[in-house]
Amino acid sequence: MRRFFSPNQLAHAPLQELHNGGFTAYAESPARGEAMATALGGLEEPDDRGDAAIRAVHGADYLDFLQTAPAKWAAAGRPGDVMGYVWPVVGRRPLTLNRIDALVGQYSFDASTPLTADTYQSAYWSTQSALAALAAVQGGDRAAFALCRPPGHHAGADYLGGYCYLNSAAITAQAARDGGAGRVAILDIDYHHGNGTQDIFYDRGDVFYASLHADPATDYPFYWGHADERGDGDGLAANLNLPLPQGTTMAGFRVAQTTALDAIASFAPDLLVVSFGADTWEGDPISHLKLATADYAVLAADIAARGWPTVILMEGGYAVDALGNNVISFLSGF
Ligand code: OKP
Ligand code: ZN
Repeated sequence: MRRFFSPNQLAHAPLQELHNGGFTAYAESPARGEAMATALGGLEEPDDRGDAAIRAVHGADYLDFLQTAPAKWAAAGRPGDVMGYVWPVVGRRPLTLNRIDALVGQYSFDASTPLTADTYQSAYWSTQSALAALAAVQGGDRAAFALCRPPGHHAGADYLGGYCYLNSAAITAQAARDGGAGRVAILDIDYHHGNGTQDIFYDRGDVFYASLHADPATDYPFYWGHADERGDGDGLAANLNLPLPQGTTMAGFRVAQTTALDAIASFAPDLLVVSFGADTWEGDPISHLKLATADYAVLAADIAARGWPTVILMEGGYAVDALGNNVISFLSGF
């Protein structure tokens, strides 16, 4: 299987994140990308396909913010990375504000996703890797893999969060639609609910979103991912959330994935995008599911058995030393 990655994706290296009330080392580190790239080998650098596919998903104001916020932060005399501290949750209404802190609050939903001067370029090349994998599948490959880093599934059309800035899965699904695929399904098997992907397609019936994730009653991102979120308008019943209790092992995870695959089969997609996270692994430092490395090959084989052309995108996974083996196991199932 072809696999795509750009070294430009490694530049993004936030200094720290707010975690449980204190600052800790940034879990979504460049070392993750290096570890996976080294273990996988044979990576191809993606072509530069420009930002039209990004603009088909994300708002122009938001993209401008991503690219200009680091300079505004520096101009305000701030050291370190761009981080918010106030959010317009109550009484939200359109306001034209210029202070950097107001903009950060407007375009983000958490305090664990700093912006640096390198962030946009790394996120941009993460989307280019995804689009290269899509092109391989459009060209007839059965499946292709993009080593996306930074990840994307928490980023909405006009907000960042959860270590995510540009939503590669949404960009890939939209590009597939614009390239002629009538119906696209996204299967998200990262530990966390992909709230950004859900939001982007929530009122659309042409892109089906199914997610397995730790129950948001106990786990980030808390405010999305509940089972009663089923889509809206044309998108009603095109959104499927399957929250799982902490401690779930392969037996429970595989049953839930089969439920998701059966729902996707009823939707009859022309193309499948998989948001794959290895943070469901039993040793992950920030997560609480109990999958073993060998389980990933079985889960992938279950997906492959459905026969849909499949674009596999990397999302989370924070046990750096185990990441390579977990990704290799998953890809082996195809
Ligand atoms: C990104 B992906 C708070 C830490 C919050 C955010 C997790 C983002 C996960 N104590 N961490 O879905 O793997
Ligand atoms: Zn995750």
